[in-house]
Amino acid sequence: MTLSLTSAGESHGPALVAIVGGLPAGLELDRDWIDADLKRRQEGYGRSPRQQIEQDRVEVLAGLRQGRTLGTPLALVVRNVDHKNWTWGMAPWPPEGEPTGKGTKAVTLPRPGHADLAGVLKYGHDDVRNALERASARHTAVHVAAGTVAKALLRTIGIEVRGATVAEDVLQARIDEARAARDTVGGVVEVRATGVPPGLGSYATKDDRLDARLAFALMGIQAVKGVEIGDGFALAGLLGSEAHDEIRTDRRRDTNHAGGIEAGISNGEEIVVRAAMKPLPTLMKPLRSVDLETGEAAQALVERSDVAAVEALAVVAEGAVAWELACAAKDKFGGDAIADFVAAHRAYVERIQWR
Ligand code: EPS
Repeated sequence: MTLSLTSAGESHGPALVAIVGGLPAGLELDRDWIDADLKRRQEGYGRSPRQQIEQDRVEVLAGLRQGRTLGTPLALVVRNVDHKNWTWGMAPWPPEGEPTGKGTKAVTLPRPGHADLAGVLKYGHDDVRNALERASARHTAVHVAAGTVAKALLRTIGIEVRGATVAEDVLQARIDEARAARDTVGGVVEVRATGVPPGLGSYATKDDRLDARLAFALMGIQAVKGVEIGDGFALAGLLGSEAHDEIRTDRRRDTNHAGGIEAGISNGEEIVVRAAMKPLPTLMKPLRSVDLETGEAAQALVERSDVAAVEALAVVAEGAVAWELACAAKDKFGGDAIADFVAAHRAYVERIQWR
């Protein structure tokens, strides 16, 4: 069965939820692995005071028994501690009593760069909050939890995935400067996967191409505006003789301009992908906008936000890449039980004599 992932949850609603389907039975999971990644996602210089409110921890409601998957849907929950300040404003049912707490007044000042304007137009909302709550990057928390599960599956066949920021982008001075100017910054992250055998993904259709799937997954993360596989855009300026990774007699390569993927298939080299994050759209020095209630020119919404979240993106992107690799590995090796999945991988790498 193919892996599947569905998530739900608003930024200030009661909780974030993910359902992971198609996992083999018997995969060992440790709550600490998931919580450690949730913590990494909350860290990083330039994050919002919201991160002092939240203490992200995973709860598992189904699909796991005594630390091993049952081969049934795995239900993951991360609660929003901040919801206690929004119980009236974000109540799922019509609330009783007088409005109290946050989120009680409609937001009508859309922020350029966020979901606010396009979201209310598309869905017919008159409160921008109805669009921004789900568009918020808050729900990446539960995707990171699913990413940790994917990493656990990949580890059984020797694949490791790690995301990091591209160094110059987290310079504290740059973030401090932006904060002082009441502005925001973006940045670039890189994810590398080692131990990926040749043969994940396929050239057969566009939906099977591993590079297409990785790009789709990374572009699906809030604030990501660009994705590169291997040397990406720089390859366009090279000659063919410079760009391609020559094949040695042992079938490995001395260079990796392709980022470990050729024709949509992993080629056995390290997978290298990058994602570019735009500067976050909530500015303390607001941009020009329109008041949707009056139609008059106005300044965009100002509310608590991050100055930079690029270190968080590195963890989210790591989870997204791990998820896609796990999907491709599950498609290739199958297995209702984890032992079947591992055995199919072993038989395959023996057949192709990959080491
Ligand atoms: C976000 C706005 C901020 C961020 C949030 C993403 O939330 P708040 O408005 O509650 O301060 O902190 O990210 C998270 C809460 C998180 O855990 O990553 C947005 O508009 O995207």
